[in-house]
Amino acid sequence: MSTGFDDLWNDLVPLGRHRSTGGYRRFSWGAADAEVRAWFAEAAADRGLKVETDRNGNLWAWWGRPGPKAVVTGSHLDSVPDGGAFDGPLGVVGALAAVEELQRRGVRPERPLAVVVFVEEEGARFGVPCLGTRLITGAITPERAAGLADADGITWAAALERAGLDSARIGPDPELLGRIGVFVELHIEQGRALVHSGHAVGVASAVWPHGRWRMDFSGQADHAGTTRMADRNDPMPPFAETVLAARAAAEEHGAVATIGKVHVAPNGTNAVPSRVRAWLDARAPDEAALRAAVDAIDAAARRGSAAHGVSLATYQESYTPVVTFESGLRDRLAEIVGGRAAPAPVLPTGAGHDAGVLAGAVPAAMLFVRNPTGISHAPEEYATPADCRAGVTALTDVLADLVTEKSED
Ligand code: HGY
Ligand code: MN
Ligand code: MN
Repeated sequence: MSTGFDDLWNDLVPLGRHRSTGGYRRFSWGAADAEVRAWFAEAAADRGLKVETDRNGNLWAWWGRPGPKAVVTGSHLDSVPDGGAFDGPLGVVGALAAVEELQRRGVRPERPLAVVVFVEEEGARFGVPCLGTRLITGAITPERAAGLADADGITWAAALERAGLDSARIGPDPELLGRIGVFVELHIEQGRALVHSGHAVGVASAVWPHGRWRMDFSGQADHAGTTRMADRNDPMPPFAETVLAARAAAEEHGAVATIGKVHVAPNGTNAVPSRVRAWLDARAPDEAALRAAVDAIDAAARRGSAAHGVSLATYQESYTPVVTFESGLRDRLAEIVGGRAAPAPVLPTGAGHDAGVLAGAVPAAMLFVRNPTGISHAPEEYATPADCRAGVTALTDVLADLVTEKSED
């Protein structure tokens, strides 16, 4: 049995890493996902935790019988295409290492503790982020989730069935939600906010509002060589104008906007495209700024489409309102982590997280581990071993405080 953070980390790190890019391709219900889920189940069982799969495919490893007022920690193991090693796994490995440390310290929990791995946090394969927690909390209907399809047309329901789960059971899980007394997620910081703070670990104050919109620019396929420019209904120029408009709108409204995924049909060198399908990811510190930026981008897309005789259809694929973490829990963690005299820094994030989705239903908090470059969602994502260990110690101290808190009943 591997012991401690380093052994656990070294066991997990090779799984799902692409040998040429060094990035991770751990997509829900794929081969790499099956490997990391098996790794988790074994590592949890090695620490005396009882592993269960909930109706939505999330993995729960229980220390003590599953029950009310549980202290829950964990994160996700799925990645964006060619993502980094830390986004998600740091919270899962850190949670297992923290449980091991609690056991080493001889901590006797007054309430159940669970380590959880949520499914489809990135939405990289099925398009909706934090799908596992949105299903548990009812933030997405089981019908919509079941019908979400990947690029090959395989639905969430079909993928779940192939993984041996009953897709008819997916949906809200009030009984499971009722067991959660508090959820704490350890996660690499995905910006540079901690770099000059002098602290290896910070505490989340909020998650920015953010959403994903799909835009379909549909024109007329035609011959690249024989079709005069004036005769074209080419969807590419309005798409290109929209990309530039997204950048301008983000800068104007203090938002961030990204178009990182584009499908061109028929994707031929010598054919005017029939359709350009693009996804906008937009976020801002507040809902008004986000709305203003998205409206400006949408207006630019419509203007460009009309000018080129192209039709435009847009779909909001996901939207997450601003999340403000409960201040009492936030400040309690900041003191535990940094000490009463110099509490850990408190900071917002532009990244979405399962803790943010759960915060609407249960007390939730996040601990961030310093990211020296601020790079994330890329193979270069990194946190130093010392800072990772500081994160595990911080999580262990927080869990020790929470799990020994006498349960009223
Ligand atoms: O995209 C995000 O904000 C997160 O990494 N799921
Ligand atoms: Mn991520
Ligand atoms: Mn993440």
